[in-house]
Amino acid sequence: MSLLTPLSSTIFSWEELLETARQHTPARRVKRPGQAPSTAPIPSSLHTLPPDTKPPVLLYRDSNSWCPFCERVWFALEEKAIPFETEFIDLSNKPKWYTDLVPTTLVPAAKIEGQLVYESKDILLALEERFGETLLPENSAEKAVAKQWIEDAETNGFRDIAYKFLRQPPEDEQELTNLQVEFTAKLDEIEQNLGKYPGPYFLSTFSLVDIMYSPHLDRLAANLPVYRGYHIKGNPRFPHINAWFDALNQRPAYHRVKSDNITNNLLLRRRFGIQPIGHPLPLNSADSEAIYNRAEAAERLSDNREAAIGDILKNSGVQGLAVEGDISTVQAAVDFHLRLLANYLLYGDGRALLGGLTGGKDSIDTNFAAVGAITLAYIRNRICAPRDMSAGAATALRTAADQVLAAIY
Ligand SMILES: N[C@@H](CCC(=O)N[C@@H](CS)C(=O)NCC(=O)O)C(=O)O
Repeated sequence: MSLLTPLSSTIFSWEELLETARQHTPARRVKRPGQAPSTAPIPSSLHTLPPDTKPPVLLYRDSNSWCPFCERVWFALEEKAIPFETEFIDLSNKPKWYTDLVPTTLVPAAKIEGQLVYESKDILLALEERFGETLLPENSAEKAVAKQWIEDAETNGFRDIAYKFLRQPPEDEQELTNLQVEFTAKLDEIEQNLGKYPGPYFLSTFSLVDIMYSPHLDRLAANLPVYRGYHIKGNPRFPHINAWFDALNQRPAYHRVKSDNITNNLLLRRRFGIQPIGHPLPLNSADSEAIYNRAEAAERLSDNREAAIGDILKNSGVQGLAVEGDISTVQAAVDFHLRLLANYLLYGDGRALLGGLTGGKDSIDTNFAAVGAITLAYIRNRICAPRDMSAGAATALRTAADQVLAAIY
């Protein structure tokens, strides 16, 4: 089922929307009023801790949840069901206590039962040592290969070549071609390694080797088609890599920690100024239609509406539409369109709602519609997965925003 039925021509209150959304998704976050990020995920195993017990792991990670190295550690913590707490570090303004604490000053770092560990690979290995080797093969020969491949993932130059290729200005066509050839050779090595053991993973079971590669390969698979016209997913040269992505996609922990394609693509342009040469990848329709994703997006929007509205008023440019400095009408229109979006996510009937509430397209209040258009376009690109919601929910929200936006004028 993709939508709740029956289709409704009522627009529900925020409280009603929140209640309905929560009936259809177990996803919850904690609110962090006035802080960045404004919400934080709740580790799936936190409920297993006895009351008033501190989690055994404290993870220091980036406040935007973009860092692929932090994703490795989060992925392992979720796979191993280790309860943990998170301290977010603003990488653009790292606190002195953090740079004093961690010699590299980088994220991630972790305190494992009070002991500081840094460097993602070392944190992963320390978690295995302390919490059971569930992400290493039992067979000792295979374990030795695992250890070697974990080291290789750091030293084989794959990441360096990949990001050189991604950042190479396209004007120098010869250099771009060379880098593409070099990068393809690195992917060929990964493809071959994935074929060495039975099953879709690097080794015969899911392991730290998969975790070492997944955040980077995931980002590259999203970025390269748009920024370099180079496809990993769907490329017949890499059948094992594609089967590996499919297998990762079956893992609930991966869905909690991964980003969505749009987050990955916008990040490259905004943070690194790299210009896309192709169109954005299409939004995944299966993710957009799944009711649990739509419900999670509606839940996030309803529960965190104050922060969302505050952000839109401050940063989207919508204030320019205030008549004689009266922001209250603009605020009400922002609120309304976000509520419409949440309603649409749950009930799928944005068009009818808009028509009904504005008296049809002929009598549209253009100022109200303009605020709505800005609100929806802004929130569509502003949300960031997994910082604000899961990748699946973010995809559902972006699709819904496009659809409601298409009905405005
Ligand atoms: N080798 C490190 C790399 C960590 C890393 O590069 N972290 C970046 C974020 S993705 C960082 O902390 N950047 C902040 C800075 O460079 O000051 C690891 O595996 O943990």
